[in-house]
Amino acid sequence: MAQKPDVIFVLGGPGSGKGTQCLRIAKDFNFVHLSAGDLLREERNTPGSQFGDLIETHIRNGTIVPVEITCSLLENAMNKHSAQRAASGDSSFGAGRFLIDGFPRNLDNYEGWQKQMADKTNVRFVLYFDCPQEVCVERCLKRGQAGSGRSDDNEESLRKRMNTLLNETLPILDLCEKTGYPIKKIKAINSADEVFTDVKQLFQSYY
Ligand code: UP5
Ligand code: MG
Repeated sequence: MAQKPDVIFVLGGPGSGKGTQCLRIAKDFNFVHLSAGDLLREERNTPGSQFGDLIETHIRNGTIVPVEITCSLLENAMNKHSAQRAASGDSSFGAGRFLIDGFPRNLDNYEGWQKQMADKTNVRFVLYFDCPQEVCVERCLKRGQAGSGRSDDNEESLRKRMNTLLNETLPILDLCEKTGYPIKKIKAINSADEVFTDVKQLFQSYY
């Protein structure tokens, strides 16, 4: 049977530092970083995409795009990276390592992944960045003021994003744990360097 790539799901509130920490993990531990949000924004910006308007509506409202769209974008990106690695003859790190940033965010995401991807991958754990709501909001507003260009870095969208986290994302953590995807919580309130010290310690115990 073909080897399966390792997957780590990375979750946490908007602005908890998922993207910031994933960049560092990718570099130090040889992971490919795939942000579900970035893939959705890329799809939204693709001229002629049939999903552009739908994706933008969900992003502005902080609601979750149907899993068929997100999971296919993730699978395509994983396949692309795996093919590139195979073509370059790189067989280090087994079948590869992927950080899936910002997914799964609700029950629909979780079930869609189980159906489409669970048998093809080896999910090791869920890395959860634990950050107080007011810190998350402040970071995103600051990023918006600095010109992020993100249509959801505003107070109204942030209120909705936080609601979705509380009502839809947090409830699936138990389900992940029961499936055998342990939840590894890391405090994310301190500086990015300090958070990464704890992240590194966790990853060193696995890789
Ligand atoms: N920053 C980071 N770490 C810091 C620290 N320790 N101290 C001080 N500042 C820190 O960081 C955010 C900002 O904070 C940056 O300016 C950074 O410098 C600073 P970042 O690393 O970008 O945080 P992150 O958690 O990645 O924040 P992001 O805004 O990307 O989180 P979201 O989860 O809200 O956004 P995402 O792109 O994942 O999703 C957006 C939307 O897409 C969702 O709301 C949803 O509508 C849709 N979506 C789906 O529908 N399905 C999916 O599967 C995924 C997304
Ligand atoms: Mg992000």
